[in-house]
Amino acid sequence: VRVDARQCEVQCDDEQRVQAALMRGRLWEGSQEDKVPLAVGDRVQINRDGEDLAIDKVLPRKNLLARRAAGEDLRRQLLAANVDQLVLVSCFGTPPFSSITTDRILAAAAFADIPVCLVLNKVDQAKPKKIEKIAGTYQNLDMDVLLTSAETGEGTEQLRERLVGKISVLYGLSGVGKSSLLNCVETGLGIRTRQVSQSLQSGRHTTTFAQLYRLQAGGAVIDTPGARTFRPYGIPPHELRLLYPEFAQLGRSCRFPSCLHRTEPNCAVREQLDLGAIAPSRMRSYLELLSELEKLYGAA
Ligand SMILES: Nc1nc2c(ncn2[C@@H]2O[C@H](COP(=O)(O)OP(=O)(O)OP(=O)(O)O)[C@@H](O)[C@H]2O)c(=O)[nH]1
Ligand SMILES: [Mg+2]
Ligand SMILES: [Zn+2]
Repeated sequence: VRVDARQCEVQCDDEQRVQAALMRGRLWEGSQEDKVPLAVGDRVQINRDGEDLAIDKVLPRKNLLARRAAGEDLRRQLLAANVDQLVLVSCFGTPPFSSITTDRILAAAAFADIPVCLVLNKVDQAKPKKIEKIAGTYQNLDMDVLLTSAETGEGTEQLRERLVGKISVLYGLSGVGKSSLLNCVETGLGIRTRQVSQSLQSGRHTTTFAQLYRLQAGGAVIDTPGARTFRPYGIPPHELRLLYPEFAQLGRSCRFPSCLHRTEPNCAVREQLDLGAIAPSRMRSYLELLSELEKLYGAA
C-alpha cells in the first residue's frame, strides 16, 4: 500500500492494520531494469524476519503502469500495479495544460492495457472556450472526460462516482491537483498538498511516495508523486500508431499496412488530418514521441 525507496508498507488480506515491511535483496534479481521492483497495488508474499516483516516475492500482476526512470533511458520506474483504471489528471493554469504530456501518459496506459478516465482539473483557471476545445479533442476519442475544480468542488461528485468500488491510480504532472482532488472526494484523508505560496518552479514535489488509500464507500485510490515530464517505458516505435485509437482505426485504410503516418504515400491518417478530422495536437505529440522512441529503441 506504500512504496518508498527501500521501505514499504503492506496490508494483509484479513487485517485493517498497515505494517512496515522490508524488501529482500532477491526481489531485485528478476528485474534489474527496475529501480524499485515493487509498486503500490502489488500483491506480495511476506514472512516474519525476527521482529520485522519482509517481502519475499511479488505475485503475478494483472497490469503495470510504468515510465522511464528520471535521467536513465533504459531503466523502468513502476508507478502502480493491478489497477482497474488510471485517472489521468491534467489541468489548466499552473502547470499549463500540456497535450504532449497528456498524450504520452495516454499512450503508456494503452500500452499497459489500463482503462483511462481523463480529469481536466482547475477549470476555475481557464476560459470556457479553451476548456471546451481541449475536452472535445478527447471526447472525440470516446474517452471519459471529467471537468473538475478542487477549488470550487465542481465535478468532484462525478469523480467520486468513478472511484467507488474500483482500484484507481491518480497520475499526472506535479502540481495538477491529484492530492487536492482526493482530499475533496474523501474527507479525512488529509493528504498534504502544495501550499499556494510555494512556487511550482521550486522543482519540489509535494507528494514524494505513492500510497494507497481505501475509500469508505468501497474501492481504493493510489496517490502518486507527479513528475515534471513523462517518458513512457518500453513502447516499440512501430506499436505507437496502435496506441492512438483514432490512428489505429483509420490506419487500416492506409496504403501500407505498416504505415507510420509520417511521409508514406496515400496515408489515410494524414488525409483526415488535412480535412480537420484529427486534432493537430494529437499528430504533433505522436510524431514527437515516435522520434523519441526510435532514438531509444531503434527504427524498424
Ligand atoms: N485554482 C485551483 N487550484 C488548485 C486546484 N486543485 C489544486 N489546486 C492547487 O494546486 C496546487 C497543487 O496541488 P496538489 O494537490 O498538491 O498537486 P499534486 O498533483 O498532488 O502535486 P504532486 O504531489 O507534486 O504530484 C495546490 O496549491 C492546490 O491548492 C483547482 O481546481 N483550482
Ligand atoms: Mg500530490
Ligand atoms: Zn498512414
